[in-house]
Amino acid sequence: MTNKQIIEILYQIAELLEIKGENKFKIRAYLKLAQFLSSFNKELKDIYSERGKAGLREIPNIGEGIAKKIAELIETGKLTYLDELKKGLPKGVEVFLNIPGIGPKTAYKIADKFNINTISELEKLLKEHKLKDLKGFGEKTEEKILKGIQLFKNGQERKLLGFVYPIAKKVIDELKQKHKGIEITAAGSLRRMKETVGDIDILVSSFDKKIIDSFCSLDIVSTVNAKGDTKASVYTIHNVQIDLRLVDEKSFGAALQYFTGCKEHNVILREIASKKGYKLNEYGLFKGGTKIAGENEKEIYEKLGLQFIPPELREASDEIELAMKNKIPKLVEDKDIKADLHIHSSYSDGSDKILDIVSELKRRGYKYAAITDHSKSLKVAKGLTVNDLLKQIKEIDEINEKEKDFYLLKGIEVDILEDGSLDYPDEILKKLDFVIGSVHTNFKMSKKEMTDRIIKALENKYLHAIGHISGRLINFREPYEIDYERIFNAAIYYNKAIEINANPERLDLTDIYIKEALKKGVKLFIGTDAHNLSQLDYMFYGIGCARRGFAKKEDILNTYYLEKFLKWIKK
Ligand code: DGT
Ligand code: CA
Ligand code: CA
Ligand code: ZN
Repeated sequence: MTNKQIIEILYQIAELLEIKGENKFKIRAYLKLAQFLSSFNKELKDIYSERGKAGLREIPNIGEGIAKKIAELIETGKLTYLDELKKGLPKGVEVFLNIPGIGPKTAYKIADKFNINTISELEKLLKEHKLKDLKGFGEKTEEKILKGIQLFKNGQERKLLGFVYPIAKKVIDELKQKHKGIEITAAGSLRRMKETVGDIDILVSSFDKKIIDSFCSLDIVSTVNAKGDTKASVYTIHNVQIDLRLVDEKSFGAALQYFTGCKEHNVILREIASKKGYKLNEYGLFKGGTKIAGENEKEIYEKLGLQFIPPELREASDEIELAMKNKIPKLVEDKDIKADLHIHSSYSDGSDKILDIVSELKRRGYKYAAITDHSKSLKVAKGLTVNDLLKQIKEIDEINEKEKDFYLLKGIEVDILEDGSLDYPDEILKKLDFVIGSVHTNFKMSKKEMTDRIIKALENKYLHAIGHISGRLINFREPYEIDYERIFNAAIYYNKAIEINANPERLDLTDIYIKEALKKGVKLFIGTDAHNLSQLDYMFYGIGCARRGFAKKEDILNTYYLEKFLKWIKK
């Protein structure tokens, strides 16, 4: 039983208690613990096996009653209390709770009143406006739930890159461990670093059938859908499909090119080949009967008269045109990044102390970073009071006095309030090195109002950048509407940056708007928005997103050396 599973159960209990109309404090206790655990970096089962229930009791938010329940979960994998709560509830409740926008009470009302338990039944009722009979159920609610159903369906079909990437890596690492000396690589949308992935495609440069056997018997595999001599397709325990293909070593480059896609990119390449009198397929590039390229992917582009196109750009936008003119820019790379400029500490809702964050950042080779906790109004995320912030500033000053090769910037992720003002007065913001403004509340505004709100924030002299600009959570919350062009123009005018938030649920700015922003010359930075040390890994997805948006090293502020960056923020 991992913390993640326990957290899910805690949320479930809170939902069920809400349906039962239990008292708010009881519900809050479960929610508070779930929230706390989501950024707690020790596994409860380890604490329990070392020190038993007494160990659990020392953790904040865990009282005697909850400690008992967690012990039962760890020991048996089950919870009698949860089973009892579920007793007598209509089956549909749990199904409908999966849909964004449906809370426990609504889920219960729908399942109870209409006696349905599938999403398609619910969709039908919504379309026939039958749910209007429920109290407080207007057209707006109908619309919201239909949108929620769409988001849920997308999530079933397309998983977040940040969720599937580690799965692909694990599979590839394990296969490489067993079968040495061959190439095993991910292709498809994963290699293109697309924000969501339908399935994982893996290519192997060998016809050894034992690799298929190893693949199908990996621990991570739950079902084998198809198993042949040169390919196999499985589902993992996380319900992710993986297609594995064995290809001839001599055709590996051609196969990698073909299976990386996207499909439309491939179609255009084939047309270019045929105009030259060649033929291109997954086995190679052929002139007459002779293969002129195939072993290596770069060679295929070369022989077609094209500059090499990095996988992230292969989306059939204008990358092939640019490659013909040798105008594909040199994209930003992992090694260019010198800082992470969006990090939460335990001062707000992050799980780690600033000192621990600093040593991890140094371990990762960063030269500088910014601590950017939440501001005072954002109470759900333990936003800092002015006093806390002053304390944090002092702590950071002391750290900087001791550090030689690393510099910590005093930052904040300050809320952009409804009227576009910032959540601290100027004389406080003035004390900080790096101020990111973000919208976290009052999402329901017209496009014009939201745009004005953000532009008003950009006018503030002490603000440096806007965080996760659209507010979207992929497969969970739609972005609010904004006028990107007006915001980009304002960012240029006031000389402010815009964040590429690297959290895999956000990836915001999205790739297409990165491209737009860069065309206008807007400066960007990549921030992980990490709430614990392992989330510092998100930088990788942010870089992928930046590359998909054609970003070069110079476009991204956190590739700057510290001196240059300090000059930029003081400008
Ligand atoms: P996904 O899995 O939906 O996120 O997207 P992809 O791009 O990974 O698509 P997938 O898994 O269906 O196929 C992997 C690649 O194989 C795809 O990007 C291009 C290539 N491919 C698949 N089917 C075709 C096809 O019918 N024609 C061409 N030209 N290429 C194809
Ligand atoms: Ca795929
Ligand atoms: Ca596939
Ligand atoms: Zn935020």
